[in-house]
Amino acid sequence: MPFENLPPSDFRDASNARLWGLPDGFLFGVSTAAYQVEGAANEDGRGPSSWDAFSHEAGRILDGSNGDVATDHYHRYPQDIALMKQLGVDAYRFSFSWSRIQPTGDGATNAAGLDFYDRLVDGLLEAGIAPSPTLFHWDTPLPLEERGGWLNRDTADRFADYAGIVAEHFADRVKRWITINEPVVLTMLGYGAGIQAPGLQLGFGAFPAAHHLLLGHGKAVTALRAAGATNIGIANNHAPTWPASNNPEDLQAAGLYDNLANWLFSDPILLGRYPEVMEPLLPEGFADDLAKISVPIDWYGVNYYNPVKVAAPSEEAGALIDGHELDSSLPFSLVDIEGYPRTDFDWPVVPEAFTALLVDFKERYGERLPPIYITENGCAINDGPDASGRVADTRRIDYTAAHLAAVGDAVAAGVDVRGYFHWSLLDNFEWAVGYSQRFGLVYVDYETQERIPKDSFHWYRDVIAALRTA
Ligand code: IFM
Repeated sequence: MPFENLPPSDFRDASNARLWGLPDGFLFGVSTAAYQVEGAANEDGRGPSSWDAFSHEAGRILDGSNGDVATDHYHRYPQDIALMKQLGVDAYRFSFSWSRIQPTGDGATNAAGLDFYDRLVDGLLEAGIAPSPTLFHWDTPLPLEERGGWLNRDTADRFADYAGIVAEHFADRVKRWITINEPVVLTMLGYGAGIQAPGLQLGFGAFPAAHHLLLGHGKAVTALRAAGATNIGIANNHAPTWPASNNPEDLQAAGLYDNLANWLFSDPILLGRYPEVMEPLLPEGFADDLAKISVPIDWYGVNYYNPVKVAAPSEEAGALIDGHELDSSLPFSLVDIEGYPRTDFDWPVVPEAFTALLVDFKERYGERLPPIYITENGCAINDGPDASGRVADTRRIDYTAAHLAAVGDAVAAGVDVRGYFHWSLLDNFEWAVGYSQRFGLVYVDYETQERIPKDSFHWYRDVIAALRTA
């Protein structure tokens, strides 16, 4: 399906990128995450993570797959660095696998794990690409998960220790750090709804995980700085929340969802307090941790994909998450957003909601908002190679152009956005839906691990080049 109501095809002309209003020096990058790309699950002393356990449980992953091999980035990283060099990106956002570095989540470090990331970091620096690692992208070391994972306050301390180890080792070469990826998703889908690892269905009982992830973030910032790291942020997912109607019930449900999915994860960091309505759900004594959670960061990372429409609870089947329905006992329901193009993952494509979100950030946080980086944005478009081997993923080009222009609109409205990391460099393991959704600028043939740069890859390269010479 064409993205018929996105701006017309002159958006596909990369030389027009300078019209989008992105500021001088704007940073371009690409993102991946360890469990989604590395593979080598049982090599060189890596310990198991919550995702190894979860993906190996029957029925958890749509196509029955797992990340054992993934895109074999562990072995093929030199080729992947060469692809990034071809793209001309300034930075590569990847994640360290905690259980590769500290196989049990505490105690001894695994030298072979650090060696892999040394090779990756040094290879990136040699290629002129800034390594921009995330310390934790959902793959909790299994022994820690078995002790309650992020429901257990102790995990926040273990995470801070691990942050210190990694910073001691890499702070000389890594000049941009991300603590945690999308704590909201791990809390809601991992501990709340059971759609992702660790697969618990605690509903609102998942709130301690949110608090401990935020505490882990704050403690990690402090540990990173103590070990000499600078330029530290977090990557938080934000889904602008649209009420299904102006009925008081829908407005109330949407307000609750908005606090839960958005402000619960940014207010404590940026304002040093939780949204009031969330407070009764938090662990006792939470307020004593707020100073640690709100330790200043150097920038704030926004991951944006789409808005969400929310109504009062309903018996009717609503919008699905990774093919799953939400628990009907929740005090809200999700409604399909109609009238917009959709990606192959069925996510609505609404670039103007991205601009509005960024402007909301400026208005909500004012002076307390540090510069923003877009740490993820992208779309699942499942086009494969045609008979000539070309992957003509025009819809990804349209999506990305429209979203970069949306960032430009936010900049024009006074939001300080400094860079954009496209999700993702490569097609990869998309969590509960396995390999069925392709987010990459580079196509991966999962049988052979052949990499085929898609049309969007060449386009992104041309956009970066056009802006460099503008
Ligand atoms: O693949 C994920 C990524 O791991 C976290 N953010 C959203 C992406 C697409 O679903």
